[in-house]
Amino acid sequence: MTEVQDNEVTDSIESVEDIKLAAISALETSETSEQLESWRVEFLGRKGRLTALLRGLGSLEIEDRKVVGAAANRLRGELEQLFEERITRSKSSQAPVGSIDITLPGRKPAHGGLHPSTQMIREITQAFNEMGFQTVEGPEVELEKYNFDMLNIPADHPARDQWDTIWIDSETRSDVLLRTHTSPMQARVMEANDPPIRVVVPGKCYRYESTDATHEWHFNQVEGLAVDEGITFADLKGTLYEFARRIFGPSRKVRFRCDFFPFVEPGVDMSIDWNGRWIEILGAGMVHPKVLENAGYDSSKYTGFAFGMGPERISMLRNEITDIRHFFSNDLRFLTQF
Ligand code: FA5
Repeated sequence: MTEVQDNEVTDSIESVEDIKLAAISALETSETSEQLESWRVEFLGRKGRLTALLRGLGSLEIEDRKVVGAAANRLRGELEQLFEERITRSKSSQAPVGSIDITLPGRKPAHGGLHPSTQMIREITQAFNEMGFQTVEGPEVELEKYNFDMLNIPADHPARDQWDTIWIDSETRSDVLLRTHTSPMQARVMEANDPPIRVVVPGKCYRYESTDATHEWHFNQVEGLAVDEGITFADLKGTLYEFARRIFGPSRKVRFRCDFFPFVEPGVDMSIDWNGRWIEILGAGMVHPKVLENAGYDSSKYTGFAFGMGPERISMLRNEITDIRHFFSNDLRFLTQF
């Protein structure tokens, strides 16, 4: 090897080293996929710096060509490996496994709301709370004694047919049922307390009956009971008028008609005027003396009134809902309107 050729070999090998240093430092600063691709083209591409170096080896002696060529090919292998590692690193830093990609647009969480029945129940109970009634709750799985017997509806009384009952299957007793109305709470409250009493009782009721646009087999009621000395039918009417005024507005017409419930005497139902039609929303009356006596009250001293209304029916009127079955069909298109 001449001195000139020796220098050429040294120069070429230095070029391999130069390319290596330049390639490593450029690779470190390449972040985006565009930068990485242009790095690959510059250092490993068919017209890249390493290929150009290999093509220029023709002027060297065969032995020298082997030395420089081997160094250049080693470098190509190293650079290809570094490039693969860099790509893998860049992919994993863009989408780290198991962590949150903060660059994605956020998903708005869906907010729940109060069920329309619950909203109506709260509005009704609040109206009565403001008139001095306290809210209490009672069991949905009830005894025949409270649902019927203490309310002056003995087992052979035809009025039992008014409430088609869902009985609970039990090997030990046959007097357990799903309450058909909230009225059993009249008996429970009177049994546990002395007068004066003013309570409202919201809660679910169940009836073994087929459904239609105004009847569900399970629905809510709000019961009301007031017992004290000297309570009259005028108190019943005044309280329910005031209730109707608060829920339906001051100009709404209200109508009372005679009705029969075994636990009141006299009994009435109350309807409100809806676009020229009378719609019944509740049953009511003066607490029957027998019911007072069953609870241990002296019926010659105490009198009272009671009422039971359907919040779904009232919500239907207020919100122009044409079918009561929407309330419990779990259809979000209905529920999200409230
Ligand atoms: C009763 O359940 C009596 N316990 C009400 C009562 C209480 C009278 C205290 C006197 C004194 P009734 O079955 O009519 O009565 O129901 C009362 C109200 O509950 C109805 O006016 C209606 O608003 C609602 N309701 C009754 N049955 C259904 C049903 N199947 N689906 C939806 N709401 C109903």
